[in-house]
Amino acid sequence: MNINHDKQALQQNAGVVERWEKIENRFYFYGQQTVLEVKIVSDGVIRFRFSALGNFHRDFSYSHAQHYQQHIEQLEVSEEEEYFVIKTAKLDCEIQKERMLIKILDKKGLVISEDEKGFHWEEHKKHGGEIVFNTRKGQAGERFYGLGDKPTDTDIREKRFENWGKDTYAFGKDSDPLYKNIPFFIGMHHKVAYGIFFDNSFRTFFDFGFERKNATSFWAQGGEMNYYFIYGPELLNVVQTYTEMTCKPEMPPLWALGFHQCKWSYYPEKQVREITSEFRTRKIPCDAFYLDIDYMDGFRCFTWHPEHFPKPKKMIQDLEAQGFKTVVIIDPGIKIDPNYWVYKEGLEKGYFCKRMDGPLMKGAVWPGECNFPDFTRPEVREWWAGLFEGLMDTGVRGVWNDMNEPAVFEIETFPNDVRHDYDGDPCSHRKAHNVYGMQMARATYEGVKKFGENKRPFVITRSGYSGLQKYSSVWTGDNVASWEHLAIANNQCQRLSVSGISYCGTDIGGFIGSPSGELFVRWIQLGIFHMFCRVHSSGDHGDQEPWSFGVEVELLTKKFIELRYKLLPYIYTTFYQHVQTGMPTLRPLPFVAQDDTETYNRQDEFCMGENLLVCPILAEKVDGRWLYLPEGKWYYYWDDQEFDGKQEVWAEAALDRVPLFVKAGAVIPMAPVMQYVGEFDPEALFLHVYVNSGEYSSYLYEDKGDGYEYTEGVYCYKTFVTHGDKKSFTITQNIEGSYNPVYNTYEIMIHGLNFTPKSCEVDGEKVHIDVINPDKNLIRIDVDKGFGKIVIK
Ligand code: MIG
Repeated sequence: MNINHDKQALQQNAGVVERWEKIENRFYFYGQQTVLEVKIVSDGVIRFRFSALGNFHRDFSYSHAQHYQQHIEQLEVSEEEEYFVIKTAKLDCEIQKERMLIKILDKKGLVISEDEKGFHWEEHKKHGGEIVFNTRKGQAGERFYGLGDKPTDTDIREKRFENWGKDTYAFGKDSDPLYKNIPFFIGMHHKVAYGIFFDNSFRTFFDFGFERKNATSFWAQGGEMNYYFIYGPELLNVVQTYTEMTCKPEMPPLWALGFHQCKWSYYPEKQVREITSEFRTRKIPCDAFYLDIDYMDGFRCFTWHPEHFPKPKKMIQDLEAQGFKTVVIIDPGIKIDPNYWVYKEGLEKGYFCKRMDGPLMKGAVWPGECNFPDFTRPEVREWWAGLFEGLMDTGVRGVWNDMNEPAVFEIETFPNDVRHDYDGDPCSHRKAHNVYGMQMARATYEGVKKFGENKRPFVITRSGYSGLQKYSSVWTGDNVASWEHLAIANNQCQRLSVSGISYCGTDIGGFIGSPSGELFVRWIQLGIFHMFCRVHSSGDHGDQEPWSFGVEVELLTKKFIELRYKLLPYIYTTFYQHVQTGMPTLRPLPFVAQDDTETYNRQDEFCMGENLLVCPILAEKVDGRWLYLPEGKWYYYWDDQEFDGKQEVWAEAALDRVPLFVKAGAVIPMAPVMQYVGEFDPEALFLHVYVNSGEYSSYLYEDKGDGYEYTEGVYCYKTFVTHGDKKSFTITQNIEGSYNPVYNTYEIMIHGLNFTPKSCEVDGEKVHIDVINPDKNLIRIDVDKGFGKIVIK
């Protein structure tokens, strides 16, 4: 249901400020009955809460943003004739006396964001409470990004969206809503970026000049007008701050960044053993293997099908011995069956959701009629976490949460009257719907962690709310094997990344339908650059193992999965930087070249981490494509051809290549190909160095790849600084941390030297130079991993 927010007659405004007060870093502006709280969270983050009736709700959110508070450098307030102004070191925030309209300016006087109608509301006649609105002026040339998994263009201006998580089988371009609920967007105009996080879990709406060209509005069907204004000025700063506010994830286990193979469903055990051993025979790397709903006994969570999987522990052990981690699906619906222990426990303890008048919430999903745990209740989450003991004991290494929008056959989701605890502040499903999936993933994460014997948990979820990234990775749900969906996949993962959710991926090849071999290869070529890299399909449309499309496709798929494994040290480092700083792992082009307006309309190209630029091939039967490179010098990964940025370039990319560019100056750490993470101890790590003039820093993070010793200093973070001029090239290394990697040597490949090297000294000692390709000036040197400085002349 869309609410026409222009029904002026019903709407009420904030009114005139009658008095105000300051309590520490919070300011309160009182109207006749209304109150506005302005809280300075940091020099660049301001929180606004508005209440029509003068009383605020409990200050609670599953996002955890309410706990975010940074040091404030400067805080001044003054009263002018028509407005109050609060000044921080970065922003001026004006609050107009007449109607509490907000205007936020940077220190140069640029209006970053400004209310039009500002805070207003309408009584919710049907459910009580208010529908709360905020309407702002659209700024000249303003563009918008963010909002989670929306399957649409990168820039979302002139569109309207809704957050109300939904099971959207075979969604298409512009379908809305989808599975996830991320009420956070980023705006940019005059090269200055800001974000708005509307931390409200009711059904929310966002309108970016769709209804009225010059107005940006957001509203919710209940709860409080409660939003955070986040200043950039850089797009990436906004993402970092939002991610920090809603919490950064932990490091995943390294294996979970490897390749995953899935299908609905692999069973029985014999098939699981066959497929996994095919991977090993054909030497296609793979770290994780998934069991979809058919592993269970009658789709009862936490059980095993007695005939299909008679000895799960033994099977998982054998898979483990071949380097496969087993990940199993767990849905929220608990089968109503008096002989099923989970059902009995849940029922006895009163842990299932109830309808308004008392009966249990009943709905049909895969197991038939089910009840559903109330994951918004702390005891229920604890109970749920405890249920994982058996699965973890059986050797399961990761858990996949599906159907947690929540999805219910026929009626789509829970009726609105279903009751939830909401951590001690009971409410209806209207308020809990958008957080239900995230609280399930949270309880699952707790369980996997609790019984994981000090290993890092791996969880993947379909639904979630802002901040879900602290518990889980995500996939984008039931997509389709089509070229259009390949483009959607690219957009969705970039969008999720800039919405705080870097650990994301799509069903490679498409869930519904069968891809052609060509589409499958092109999708793999994109998927290997997503943090979560999994092939999944609904088995009824044919097979989707890498070898299902003939030898040519198999070999190409293998080649690109191998590239993923070679790049793991770089990918792991990129993930580490995300965990440390909230920096997204995928960066849409405008985010890496905000000063260059040419990038604003490009949406296929993106950077993965600091030094790789990818632009997938999204069309059939082509052997290359045009793309835009941002400023600087770039190397084409496949042949070292050098390109100057700030222009369109043509990338040769027949089916055996994906357009992939490396930033000049970068050091790209690469591992030898392994069939799975930890297959053997490598003797060397490869460093691919791309020459540039001037200085450039690159990084490498390493640790044991699992466990928590890295939190006690057992990691290393290496900084490589390259420096090039006309006649010499140097690389220095600085190592922080106490981890000692198993390899001893770096095999350093230097690409693009602009002079013929005569000598190489490593920490003062002469070292042999191997000329690999004299035409391209590609040379190799082998050095000790502890080197300090390399000088090539
Ligand atoms: O109603 O578990 O998105 O990945 O394979 C379908 C079966 C339920 C939907 C998920 C999909 C999964 C499938 N599930």
